[in-house]
Order: sequence, then C-alpha cells, then structure tokens
Amino acid sequence: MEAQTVWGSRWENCANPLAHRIMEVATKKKSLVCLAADMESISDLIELITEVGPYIAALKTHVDMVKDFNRDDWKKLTELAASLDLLLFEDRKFADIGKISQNQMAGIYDIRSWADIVTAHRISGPDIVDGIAAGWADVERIGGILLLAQMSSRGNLLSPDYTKNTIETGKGSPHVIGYIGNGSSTEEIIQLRALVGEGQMIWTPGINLDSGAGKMGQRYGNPRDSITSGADIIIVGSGIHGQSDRVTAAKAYADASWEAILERGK
Ligand code: 6AU
Repeated sequence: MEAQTVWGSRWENCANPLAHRIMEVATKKKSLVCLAADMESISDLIELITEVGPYIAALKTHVDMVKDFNRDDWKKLTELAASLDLLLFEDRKFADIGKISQNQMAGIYDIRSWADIVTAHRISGPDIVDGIAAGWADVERIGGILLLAQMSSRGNLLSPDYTKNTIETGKGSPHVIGYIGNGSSTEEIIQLRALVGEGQMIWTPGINLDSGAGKMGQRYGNPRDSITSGADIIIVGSGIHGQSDRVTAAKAYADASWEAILERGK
C-alpha cells in the first residue's frame, strides 16, 4: 500500500518533509508506533531496539537519563536506528528562551547532531521555535519540533487556552511538524485535531493496552481510540519495554495502530 493512500488528506496537507518521511516509514512497517525507549544504559537501548526495531516507526529517547552516555556508543545507537529506518526523536522538552534553547541543542549531548525531532514547551514564548531551529542550522541540519499542546499526566497546567496559543505558534511554521496530544483522552484529541486542522501531525503519549497501568499520575488510553480520534503516531513506552515479551507487545501495538489508520481512512 502507498503512504498517500493510507494517510489520505494528512499526506496531502502536511507540507513538512519529515512528516512525509515518518508516514512513509509507518506505512512500510505497518506500524504507527513511536517507541519511548526509556532505558538507563546504551546497551539496554541497543538490545531493545534490535528486538523491536522492525515493528516501530520512530525512536524516542531521553538522553539525559542514560547513565553511561558517551558519544562513541551513542553513535552506534544512532547508526542502528538509521539501519532500521527509524527517525530519532529526543524528548528534551525544551522550555527556555530562544538563545538558551539554541545552546542547549549543543552541549554535552549535542542533540542537534543526531536528533531529527525534539519536543518543546511553548511556555517561554514563540521564539523557542527559532532557537531550536538555529541549533540545527549551526550544524547544517534540519529537524522538526513537536510542541506540547496537551499532556497525558494528571493535573498538568496546559489549559485549553494554552493549547490554542501553542497551535497559533506552530501553525505554518516550517520547523513545527506537529504537536504532542493527550493520548489518554479521546475528547481532548478530537478537540486538538479540530484546532490543528490537517496540515500538521499529532503524536500521543499516554497509550497502553492496559488502561490501569499508569504510575505517578500517568493516564492511558488505547491505540485504536487515539488514532481514530485524529492522532497520527502513538508513543508507547512501558507497554512495550516493560513487558516480558517485548516483540509480541510491539507487534500488538503496531497491529492495533495499523488497523486503526485503515479504519480511519474509510
Ligand atoms: O508509555 P509510558 O507511560 O511508559 O511512557 C510515556 C513516554 C515517556 C514520557 O516522557 C512521554 O511519553 N510523555 C510525553 C512526551 C512524549 O513528550 C508527554 C506527555 O504528556 N506524557 C508522556 O508520557 O517517555
């Protein structure tokens, strides 16, 4: 099946080339899953990705929770990701003023050199988008930002007004490929899609086939509901990496997401 057929109007309206790339990979792998690879060592990350890489469309990291970070081994991880056709998404949640965000794209982790996608909060002002883009430009790369428009965690302060302002900042920006939405609430995803329109992506964390598994205020919805409500990529962490059979788990999320996008297309 062709990506264009699967994604329909989303394919036609998302101008960002990175959005098209992710839609193509997702179509090829029949999986709309971004793995939240929340591991604490590079060897654990490599082992996990080697196992489930064929069943996921993107790889999300929290580089600052990796205890043995070093650039040589991290390069091995990024090469493995590339060999598995995975876009690399560093969930840094930048939130500072533009200039500092630009500098934070460099630093010890040098996120600008390997990440294709990063997350950012809109809280500090709209210039954070230009700051992050300038970080990539410093190493002659181009990446995409996912702005946090909603969150999955209980009691978060991202009000409907805040969500609206966030989309105003992101809409039409060549650097913003889309938004993080709250995967635990179909109502919120539907509202978010109505605000975003068809031209940008929505990625949703807060996804688990076991809706009661959330710890420390995390809330969960299921893959199918999220996609049929208007999300494009589901972000799944412990639903995959926390299971004893990670391959079977990854396949289950991939299948559920793929069936849902086909259903949505009808
Ligand atoms: O599936 P889990 O609950 O094990 O992991 C969820 C992942 C974690 C969080 O840092 C992230 O998704 N996340 C985010 C993101 C992607 O920015 C936003 C949010 O509102 N909730 C959330 O859990 O790696």
